[in-house]
Amino acid sequence: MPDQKIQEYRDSIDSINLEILQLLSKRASVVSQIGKRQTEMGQKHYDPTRESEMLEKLEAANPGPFAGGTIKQLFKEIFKASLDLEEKQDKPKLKYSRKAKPENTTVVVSRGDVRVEFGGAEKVLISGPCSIESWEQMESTAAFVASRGVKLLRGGAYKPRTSPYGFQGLGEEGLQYGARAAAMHGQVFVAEVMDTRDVELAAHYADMLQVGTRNAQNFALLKEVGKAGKPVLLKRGMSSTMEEWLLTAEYILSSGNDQIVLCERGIRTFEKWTRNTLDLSAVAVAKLETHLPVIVDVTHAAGRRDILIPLAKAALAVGADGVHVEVHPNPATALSDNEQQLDFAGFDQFMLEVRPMLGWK
Ligand SMILES: [Mn+2]
Repeated sequence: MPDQKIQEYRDSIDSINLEILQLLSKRASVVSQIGKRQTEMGQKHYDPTRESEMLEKLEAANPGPFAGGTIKQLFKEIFKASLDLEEKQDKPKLKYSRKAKPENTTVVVSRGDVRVEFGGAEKVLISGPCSIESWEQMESTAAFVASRGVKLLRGGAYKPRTSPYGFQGLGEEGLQYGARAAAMHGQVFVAEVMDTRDVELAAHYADMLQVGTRNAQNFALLKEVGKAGKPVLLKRGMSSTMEEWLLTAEYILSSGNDQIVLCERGIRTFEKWTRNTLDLSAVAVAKLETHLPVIVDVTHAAGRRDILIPLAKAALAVGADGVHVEVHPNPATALSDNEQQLDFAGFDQFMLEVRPMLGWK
């Protein structure tokens, strides 16, 4: 049998709790107003002088039976919650988030009659050589992959190489070859840009601009690419967290360009048997948390050509909107990435196994 007296006290506590709760809410809504006003005026929310004044007043007015220190502690918690509230309401809704835009964004890469859509029913395959080395190499690769249905041709004209003595790319000449080869074979062309000074030129030749893993947090470049008026293939930095990767997309989104395709390409881990570790959870999370299309670059994730097929299948199974794979007429003589580019026969084998998952008509 519960004690009658205790039960009465408890009822009284319950109603006092509700009074405190109402007062806390009332206080929080005033705090929210203060926070908004401070933000408008460019003032900081945290004001230690004001906080200690309030604590002194409360301690002086404290009727007990709680000790002054206890009252201070309790109110400090309230102050902290208030500061959190002010800071939280300052956070803008991030544009990449599904909370800001629930429906999927479709990214369209086009030139003339050629149109490639990311985020539609058909998955996209991006193929071509790592580096554009000569007209013959670029044209023969474009012709070959086009004959297998590839509509988005890649090729690097500016190569970010680990060593300054590695092949640096053909520059504008390479861009011309890529654009011309794509046009000849009914394709669109994507090229990487590394320097803010090259964005205008690259955008002149390419139908889609790529920001590579080594430039993933080159914020000046992201802003410039955002303003170029072309769709962007945005690779994840090899050491970027999800948040860092998605915030790089935010740079481009906040320049007014929502035509962004996110590309997971493997991250650095302790593992040595693959060049990078393909982070397929990141693909699933990006599909869930953002409205942007997501693709997987299997070539750079693996660093070896003997596992490209299973990685591509896994990428598509996890929900990727496409796959990026490098192809070279003669990988052994390629000026970059010769361990992982497919030759034409290897690409045919790749297509045989992966094509059923692409949903191509
Ligand atoms: Mn490459």
